[in-house]
Amino acid sequence: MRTLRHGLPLTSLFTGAATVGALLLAAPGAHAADPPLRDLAAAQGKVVGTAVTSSKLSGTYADIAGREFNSLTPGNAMKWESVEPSQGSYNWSAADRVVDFAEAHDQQVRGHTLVWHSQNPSWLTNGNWTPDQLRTLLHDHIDTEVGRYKGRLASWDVVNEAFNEDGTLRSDLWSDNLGSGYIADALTWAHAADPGAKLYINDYNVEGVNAKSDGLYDLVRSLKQDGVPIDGVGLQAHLILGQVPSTLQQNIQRFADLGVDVAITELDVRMQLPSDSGKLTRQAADFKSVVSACTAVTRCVGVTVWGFADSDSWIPDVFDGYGAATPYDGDYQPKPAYSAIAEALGGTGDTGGGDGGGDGGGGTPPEGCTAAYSVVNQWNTGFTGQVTLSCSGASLSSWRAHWTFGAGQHLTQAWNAGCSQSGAEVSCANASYNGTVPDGGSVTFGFNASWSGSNPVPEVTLG
Ligand code: 9MR
Repeated sequence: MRTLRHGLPLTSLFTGAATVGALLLAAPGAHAADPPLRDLAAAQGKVVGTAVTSSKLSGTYADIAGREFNSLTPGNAMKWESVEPSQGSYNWSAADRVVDFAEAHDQQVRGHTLVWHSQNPSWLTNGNWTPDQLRTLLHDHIDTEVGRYKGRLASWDVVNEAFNEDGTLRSDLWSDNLGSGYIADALTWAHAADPGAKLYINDYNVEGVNAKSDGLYDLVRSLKQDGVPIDGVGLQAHLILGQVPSTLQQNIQRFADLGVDVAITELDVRMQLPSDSGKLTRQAADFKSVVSACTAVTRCVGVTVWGFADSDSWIPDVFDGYGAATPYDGDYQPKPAYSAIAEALGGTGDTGGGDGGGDGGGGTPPEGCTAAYSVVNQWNTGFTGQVTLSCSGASLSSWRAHWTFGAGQHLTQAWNAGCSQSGAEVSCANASYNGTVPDGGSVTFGFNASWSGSNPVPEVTLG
């Protein structure tokens, strides 16, 4: 039998524990042991991001986007056809929504993308421009868009997909009319418009060492030599199940050694449908090896997934018969790939949803041990809270904390404790590894919950 240090048997103090909150949390993304991915990533000094669809930023989609990621990339909202559908007429609403959401959730934004061969408005691609006119249009575009978000974006994918598979420069609107110098010009103009943003060149099929990444490498080296403001290289990483390039980490490292940052910018791992547990396990291993390759290299700043849920992925629209490429399924349930990302970021990979932890009882709080509740981060629909148990002149070998959510708040996730909510009553018990609160020591656990209207701080009782 476990006892409190001051000698009383646990059962005499903690009675009736099982009557409160019998329902274990099984909310989407409930994880008893690991904190959200963004906290794991932050502890490693890395970013974990997702592409988002601006129009979907509400409800469960928004909850997960805000809770799990510390960086957002607008999937489409900042592309030229989105922001300037007809010449001189701008529409920033979708892009603004992503940036506002990110700021409300203490997230970075990766701007995507300024110069690309695709998703340009037809007035631009169909225009019969002289090179000088086109240059002016591009300069104005960069100046306007980067300038609009000056100081608010962490980084920009300035130039996207400039290379052919053989490492030569792609023939497109830009290179055909402006020559290869458009890349240096675009970076220089973007830097002038927001000197604080990290400027990237971004491409696909450049994850391993190959002819295409060699071409990109040579370009980045010469841009650096010429003093062009380039800060980073984006490896998109649209991968196929079981085909993570074996040279991924080596490739990240060689770019880092040029003196630029590297980001995995659009990670997904597609598989032939239907998915099954074997494929999902394989996919988890693939996600883990990509994230691990990034965490292994200091200048790899982080990993962004191209949509966090299978229902928000471009894959099924483009690759017939393929899908299931992201870490959450179409019902916003975490897949094995989610746990794999958590593990690669230093977590246990325990997604909870079952036994949430210890079995401390209810009853009288032990003298000398107290609980302090605080809201550490709050956004329009949710918040992150934490409870710190501290003991002085006493100690605990297991614990349970209770409170009442008085304003309709609802727990969605907890870490470092097993929590449950029944009605307004919340009950959290220690995890297997943090039942002990020593004399003079403390233990903290955290949780996410929804709120609306008001979010008063409840009183927490121990025992
Ligand atoms: O995710 C984007 C999808 O919604 C668009 O239909 C598609 C159009 O090309 O672009 C997708 O994002 C692309 C990204 O901007 C650049 N790299 C490849 C991505 C997948 O196509």
